[in-house]
Amino acid sequence: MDGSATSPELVRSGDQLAIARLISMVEREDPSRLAILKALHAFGGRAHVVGITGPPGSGKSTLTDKIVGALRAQGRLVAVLAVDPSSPFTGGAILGDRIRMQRHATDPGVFIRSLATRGHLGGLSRAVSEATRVLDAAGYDDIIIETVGVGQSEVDIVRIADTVVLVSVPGLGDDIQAIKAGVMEIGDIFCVNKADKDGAERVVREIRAMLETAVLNGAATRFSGLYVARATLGAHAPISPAADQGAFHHIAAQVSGHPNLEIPPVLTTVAETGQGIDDLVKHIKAHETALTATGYLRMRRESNLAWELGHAAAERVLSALERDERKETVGELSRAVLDKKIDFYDALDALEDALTRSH
Ligand SMILES: Nc1nc2c(ncn2[C@@H]2O[C@H](COP(=O)(O)OP(=O)(O)OP(=O)(O)O)[C@@H](O)[C@H]2O)c(=O)[nH]1
Ligand SMILES: [Mg+2]
Repeated sequence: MDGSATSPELVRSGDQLAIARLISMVEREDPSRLAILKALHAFGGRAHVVGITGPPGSGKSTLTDKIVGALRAQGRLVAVLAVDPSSPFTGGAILGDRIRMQRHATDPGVFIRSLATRGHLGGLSRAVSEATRVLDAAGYDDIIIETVGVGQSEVDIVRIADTVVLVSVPGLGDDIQAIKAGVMEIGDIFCVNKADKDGAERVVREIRAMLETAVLNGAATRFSGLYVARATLGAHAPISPAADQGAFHHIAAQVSGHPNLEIPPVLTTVAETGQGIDDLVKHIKAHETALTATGYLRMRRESNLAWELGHAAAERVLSALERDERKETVGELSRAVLDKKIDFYDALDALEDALTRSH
């Protein structure tokens, strides 16, 4: 496959074949993709990027399928990226994703694509960022990114998505542990799926309790950033439809002395039957509205870009070190350190000099 079957114009016109080809170029890090990505740059920034993340088998694809249906019913154009972090092993999972979203396959308003790379560490994360930009420029209103894994995921969805939905299920004892172990702070919306199974209410209570404790301890979460942004505006506009407020208002407000202090929504769904999906979609959209109204969307995107730029720069430096003449320099410096001719930090300075001179 070559690049000639895709172009910025074709991608912008929404030509799904051209979009798919460009994403394939992104996957294999084809250098000729860059000219197209640069030409598309001016047209991005409109889409709402939603990350759906959680443990394997928690129902992310089934949920995504239902969310796509709800968004399509509103006339929105929707793209789905199903990210496959461990390509040698997950043929089945991706196949499952395809089957679960099959009914949208013939809808021209939906684009579904799985994404994998065999590449280096960080390659998948970069591919997801680039593919998201492609879909954004192609005019999709919503881009849903499904990533497996809680905690140890290779793709840092928080750095890419505007809104992160963290999926849990009853019956996974260690899921709660994983959430406790620091993932909790990335959720904008918490979704306990498989609520038809025993123990869903208990999971909801545990997540709420954890979030309330975090809020009381003043822990910095993505949600608390949005909360502060809203408070700064003096806005008490609900993050969710008024009817849902009671479900997640922070009850411990009196104790903490922070009236109106909130925790993120903790919802229940049965993805298989569609139960709770409308509510979930309402919260996803309400989150986007709140992000936009407070200006927090821009802040979030700016800090995500700063992070991505830093990582891309570090990757460039690392690959520059892989070039033959650099390898020689690194080898010489290492030997000099080993032989006590110079110390480690002088070697580092010398290497930095050599690298800056090359640009
Ligand atoms: N009982 C019940 N089963 C569900 C529900 N939602 C999804 N499932 C089932 O759970 C299984 C896994 O669903 P998927 O949607 O593939 O889950 P996933 O999180 O995308 O899985 P991976 O992508 O492999 O991590 C399937 O058999 C679904 O039919 C639900 O609400 N209740
Ligand atoms: Mg899946």
